[in-house]
Amino acid sequence: MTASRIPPKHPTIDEQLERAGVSRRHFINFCGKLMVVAPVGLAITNKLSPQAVAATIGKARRPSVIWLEMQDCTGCTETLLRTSRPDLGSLILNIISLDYHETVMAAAGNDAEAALRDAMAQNDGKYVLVVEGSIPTKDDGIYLTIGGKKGIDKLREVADHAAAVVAIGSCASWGGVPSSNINPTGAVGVDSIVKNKPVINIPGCPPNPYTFFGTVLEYATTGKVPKLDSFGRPLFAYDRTVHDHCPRRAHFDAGKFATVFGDEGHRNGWCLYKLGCKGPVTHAPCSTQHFNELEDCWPIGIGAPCAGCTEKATAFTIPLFTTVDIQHPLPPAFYPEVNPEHKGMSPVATGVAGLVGGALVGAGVIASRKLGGHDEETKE
Ligand code: FSX
Ligand code: SF4
Ligand code: F3S
Repeated sequence: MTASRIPPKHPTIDEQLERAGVSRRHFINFCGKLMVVAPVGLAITNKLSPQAVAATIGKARRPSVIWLEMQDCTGCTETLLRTSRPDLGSLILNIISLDYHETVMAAAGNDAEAALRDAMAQNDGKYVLVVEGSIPTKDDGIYLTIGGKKGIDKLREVADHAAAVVAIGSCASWGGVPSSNINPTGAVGVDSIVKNKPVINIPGCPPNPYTFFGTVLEYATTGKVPKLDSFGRPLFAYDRTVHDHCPRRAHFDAGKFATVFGDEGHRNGWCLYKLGCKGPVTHAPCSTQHFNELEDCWPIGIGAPCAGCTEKATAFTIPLFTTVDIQHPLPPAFYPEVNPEHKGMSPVATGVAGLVGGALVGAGVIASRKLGGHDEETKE
């Protein structure tokens, strides 16, 4: 064997994809989807074409990822790997080096413990630690033990040797489902425990996998973490609300709402606001990049109201079918009309009419309304 055929120890993403026989077309397609989730805010997607994004990312070293499971349902892992196209699953596992992951690895027991020690030693100070699930703190953290060690202690130990920490999912971001009232295990998010390095929160139950990849690949390519909002979420994906780009938005603006599941409005794809949709107050990219590589595979796409799963103040706190206050009632001026009854009115006027029809007449639970203003702050 010639020297050039010996696989490099830490290959670039391009080298790994070539070695694994993954087609360039799949990689470029993946990069195009990254551009949809991160139209602005990432150096890696700030390019003119998916080919240019692929050329940039391809030069990066494949990042080593150690993935810990705490209190969760493994939905975050499922959404990442359970794609409707097996070739994408293989692409994903070649883009990142998933060196330890309890859910998908074959090892168990002492072998699993040894695998974690090896993965940490081989990439000491360089790996990205991804944590899925919340951390129980009540009663000295006894409600989760892994390999005889408390979850909270394991998290501290593995985080101490990581280059960066990503909290994937709402459970890891702030406690999520296990932290909902009455929070019997004292569940908290990663950033309540790990204080000695920045924690990037990628909430969602589950979150969009492209948000995760955008974050990790930005770090692998540039050595920098993306800009975060005041909740530690990458701005490139959480700078917009579900409502901003919802395919049903024109119905909202036109005042056309489903009011009962299965009614005419629901069957015709009208706005789900009156069924409790939290899209207007929920920051997430899911309306533009759906799940599992399937068109319309996301809550609103299948006729379910958005539950606000990326928002600590909403998810698992406000009941699913309760309507929320509208913070930003004025629609953009360029939305098309969909309701012939409104023909002749300007889009802005149509939107205001829609708002009045929807928010005032139909949604009596709306208590207050703040015109203008924006709640999000940013931190570097
Ligand atoms: Fe489940 Fe992940 Fe929700 Fe939590 O997702 S999809 S309960 S965010 O930790 O597995
Ligand atoms: Fe879409 Fe919900 Fe907004 Fe209606 S309220 S436009 S369904 S996000
Ligand atoms: Fe979550 Fe709402 Fe998207 S429930 S997956 S933020 S549509």
